[in-house]
Amino acid sequence: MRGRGFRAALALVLGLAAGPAHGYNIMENGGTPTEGWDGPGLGSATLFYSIAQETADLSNERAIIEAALAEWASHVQITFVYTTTVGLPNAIDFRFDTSLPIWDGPGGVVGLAFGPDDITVGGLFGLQEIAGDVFFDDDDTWNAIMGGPGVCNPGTCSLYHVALHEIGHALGLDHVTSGAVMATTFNPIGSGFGTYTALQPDDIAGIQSLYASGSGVVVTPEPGTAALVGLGLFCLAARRRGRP
Ligand SMILES: [Ca+2]
Ligand SMILES: [Ca+2]
Ligand SMILES: [Ca+2]
Ligand SMILES: [Zn+2]
Repeated sequence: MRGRGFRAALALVLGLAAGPAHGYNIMENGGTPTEGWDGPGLGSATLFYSIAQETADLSNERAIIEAALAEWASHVQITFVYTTTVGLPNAIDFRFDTSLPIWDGPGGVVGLAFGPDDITVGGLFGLQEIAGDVFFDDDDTWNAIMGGPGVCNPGTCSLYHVALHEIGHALGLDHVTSGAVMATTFNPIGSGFGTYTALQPDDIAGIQSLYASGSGVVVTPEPGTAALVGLGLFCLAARRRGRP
């Protein structure tokens, strides 16, 4: 089973030809590797995320995706902030989709992700906001398996394991052959990315080559908090309007 995007697959071929000494590969566009959402060097980043299109297969897809985001945030200083607004800059919009031409029915390709905004310029649909976005093939059936190896066959596919892999692309990592969350394929169990519920040493080395090491966080504001923040902004705006 594959869970990959065409951009990532192209970069994988280039990366292997260059014979990297490390056990990770950085996504690139036209030979220029991404610097990550933080730009050059090892900085922190804040990214929004939304569930732009849900799946009928699950009721807790957001919680599963948040668990996968939290795993990445446990190794680098990236703050993920939930939003219901789709298409913001600096955002990962997750979509369960049946419209992309690369989808192939049950099995086969199950996911696709676009890299950070410095290498995804005028991407799919000509929208810069596509940078970082993650698509899941909703012709596949998704399950909520989170512990131990996942499964991915024409009957059902583990969202957590695929999300963990695709988020790695969204943050700037490309494929490796095996032994990591960024392995090329879901199977076989034992070396494909479906084996792992947590980042492996090559994944951690890769993400810490793009961003500051440490811990980030997944911020999921309660509806009440969001309403108060909105009210505060409204009051501020009203006061400003009232001033000469
Ligand atoms: Ca498929
Ligand atoms: Ca985006
Ligand atoms: Ca960076
Ligand atoms: Zn992939």
